[in-house]
Amino acid sequence: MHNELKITDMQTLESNKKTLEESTNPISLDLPDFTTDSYKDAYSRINAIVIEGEQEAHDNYISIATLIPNELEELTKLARMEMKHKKGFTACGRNLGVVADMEFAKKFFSKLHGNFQVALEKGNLTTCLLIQAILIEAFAISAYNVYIRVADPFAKKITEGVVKDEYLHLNYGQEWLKENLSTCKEELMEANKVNLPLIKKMLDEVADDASVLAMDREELMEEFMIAYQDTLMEIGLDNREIARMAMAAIV
Ligand code: PL3
Ligand code: FE2
Ligand code: FE2
Repeated sequence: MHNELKITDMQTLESNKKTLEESTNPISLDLPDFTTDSYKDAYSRINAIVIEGEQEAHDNYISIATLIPNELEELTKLARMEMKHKKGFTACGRNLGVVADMEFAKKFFSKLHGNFQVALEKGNLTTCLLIQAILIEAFAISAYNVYIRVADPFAKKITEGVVKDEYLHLNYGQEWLKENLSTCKEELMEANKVNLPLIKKMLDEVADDASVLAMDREELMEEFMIAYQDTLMEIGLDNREIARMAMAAIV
């Protein structure tokens, strides 16, 4: 009788200890070591991609405003958020003692950047919105949602704030395309055919570095597809049209 009581007490003590550990740091076992050279090396490229992506997003919203002058105020607001994101992610790199490889990041975006510039020159607003407000934002949302699960505490907090804004940006493009669907559907499909494969390539290119940060490629693709398909549905495309558009990623 006496012995039994003792065992029970010890078990209670053990389970209390575990609960305390878990509530203090619920996922500490799954997080990568942020101080290793291999983590920092991968982070120097990923961090640069994100910083460059935020800068280009800023520039793109300012450019889009030249095509819809009556939306200048709203688009300037979105652009300002992108600069705040850029600052936040710059701080994340600094916090880990990493120097971002900006040259790599510029190359990473160059094709998509080029396509955006051509569309802008031609005044192809639908293409500009698809590239920035749908494809790039959905890419950012997928990356940030996955990153939040494995980020260091400092970066996690910043990324949580950023990803909320990115949903607003995705929503901005979604609402414009929804209102203008009858006149922009054809251009939307065509622009998607050209640019979705670029996003897929970019995801493939970043996958190895992302995995060093404990970010899983399949998970990234899954998150992207959720944001992308949800948006196309909200815009008013039917299942067949969405499937056709998504298929552009695998050919
Ligand atoms: C739009 O507001 C910003 C566009 C940024 C594009 C980011 C793509 C990121 C791909 C890399 C995945 C790693 C994320 C880690 C965050 C530090
Ligand atoms: Fe952003
Ligand atoms: Fe954004």
